[in-house]
Amino acid sequence: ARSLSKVLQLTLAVIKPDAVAHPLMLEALHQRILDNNFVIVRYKDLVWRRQDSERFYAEHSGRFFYQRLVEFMSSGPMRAYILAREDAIRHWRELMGPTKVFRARFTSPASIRAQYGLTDTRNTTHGSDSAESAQREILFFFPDFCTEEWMEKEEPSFR
Ligand code: RTP
Ligand code: MG
Repeated sequence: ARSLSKVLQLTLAVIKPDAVAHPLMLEALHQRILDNNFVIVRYKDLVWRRQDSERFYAEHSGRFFYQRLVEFMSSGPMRAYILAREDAIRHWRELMGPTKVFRARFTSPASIRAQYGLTDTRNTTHGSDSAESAQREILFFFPDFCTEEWMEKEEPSFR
C-alpha cells in the first residue's frame, strides 16, 4: 500500500561567509536547497563573534587549520538553516560534497563545494555530521527552537 508517512530528519546547514559575500551565490544556494526537496524549517542571517566561532569548532582546537577556520567563520555574515527531509543529514552532506575542494572537484564535480568552494577552509557550506551534532548545532544557532517536538521522548517512568 502507498503511504504518505516518512520519517523527517532535521539537520543544520550553514552557508559560510565566502558564499554569502556573493549575493548571487547566496540566492543560488537557497534555490539549490529547495530544488533538492528539503523543507526550510527556519533560516536566519547572522555574524559570529570570534568566541562563537571558537566555541562551535572547539573539537578542532589544536588542528593546524583551527586559527584560520575560526577567523574565517567570524569574518562576515553567514546564513544558517534548519532543514528537514528524510535522511536530511546524509542528503545535505552529499549535496555539499567532500570537505576538501580539490577532492570534491575530482570525486563529485556537481557538488556545491566542487562548484563554489575556494579553499579547504573557505568551502562554502557546513552540514551536521550526525544526529547528535545536528541537535547540538541546531540549538547553537537557534537556541529558541523547540527540538523537543522532534525528538523521541523517553518513556516516562512511574513508580
Ligand atoms: P563541516 O564540519 O564544515 O561540515 O565539514 P567537514 O565535517 O567536512 O570538515 P571538518 O573536518 O569537520 O572541518 C571543519 C571545517 O574546517 C575547515 N577546514 N579547513 N585543511 C584545511 O584548511 C581545513 N580542513 C578543514 C573547513 O571549513 C571544514 O568545513
Ligand atoms: Mg565536521
